[in-house]
Amino acid sequence: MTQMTTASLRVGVIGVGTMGADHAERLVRRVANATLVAVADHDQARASEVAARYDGVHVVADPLELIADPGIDAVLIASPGVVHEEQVLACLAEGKYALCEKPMTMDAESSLRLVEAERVGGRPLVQVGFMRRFDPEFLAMKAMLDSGELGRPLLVHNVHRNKEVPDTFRSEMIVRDSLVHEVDVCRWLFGEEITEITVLSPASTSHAAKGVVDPQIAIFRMEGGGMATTEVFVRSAIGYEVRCEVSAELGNATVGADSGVFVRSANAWGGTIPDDFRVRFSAAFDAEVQNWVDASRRGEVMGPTSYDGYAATVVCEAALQSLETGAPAKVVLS
Ligand code: ISE
Repeated sequence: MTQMTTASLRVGVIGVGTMGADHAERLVRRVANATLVAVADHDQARASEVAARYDGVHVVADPLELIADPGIDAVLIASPGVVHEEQVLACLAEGKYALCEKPMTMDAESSLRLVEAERVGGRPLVQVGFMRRFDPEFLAMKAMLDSGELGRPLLVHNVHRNKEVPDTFRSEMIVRDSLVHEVDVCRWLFGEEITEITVLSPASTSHAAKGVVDPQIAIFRMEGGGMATTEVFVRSAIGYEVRCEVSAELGNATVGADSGVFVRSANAWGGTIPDDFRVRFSAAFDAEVQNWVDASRRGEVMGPTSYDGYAATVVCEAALQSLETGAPAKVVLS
């Protein structure tokens, strides 16, 4: 597809679980210049249920058929990571813009295949769903760093807590699905690659599913010598908390210090903590998808690229190695 001439970008959503259904709702109600046309999901009943919420949205049984449909201009991929390679490759073959949720793929080789296929096609088409890059607070922090006002960043401290996750969310998913966000945030904030990662396993919460290491502590070494620490804790039992503090030569800045609403009720005072990421990052998700729609209509890709998806996959692979051994693991990018 070259530059759009139609008024509205006709979008298909693949995967309408928690995130995909949230994106479908956003495309219908909150994003301008986009029309949700079709959905696909391996769970047909779920696809039908989501499609039935909106006028004019139909279900396509086969995701590859949805991608090939000439009535669809662009595809939002929110299916599980294991099927992303096939689906993104199909979008590239059709010349369609794709917004692919993280993780882009499950291993470095397949991520690199996507980067290569996009390069060979000669036209950028892929945006990866690292939505923190669209969060107003993260954007303000990034702008401050880029302006030089804080001086050179030396350290980043991240906290990433979920209230709860299903039992199927294993130690490995804490790395691939959760820590991957901090991997991207640190690459983006420092403007450098991560060269080494160590993942440590403190005592697990008694709420953790059997055999799952939760919380985990990750330490990144950056190319320029800076470092980052991240606590990822997916059964914190509290709520969804994401904080990021940068310590730089001339000052520091924190994201997520006070993201809730201050309340007084029932003999208590304090802030509220959202239950999950859909609430905490709703503005970021809206901006991310609007950015993707606008860029696609202009015939461009903005935001995190397939290379960013690839680099994050490589760091996560090293993280998994370190999680197993407890030793630092080198990150080697092609
Ligand atoms: C989920 O997929 C996300 O992307 C959330 O931001 C993260 O906090 C959560 O742990 C993941 O499962």
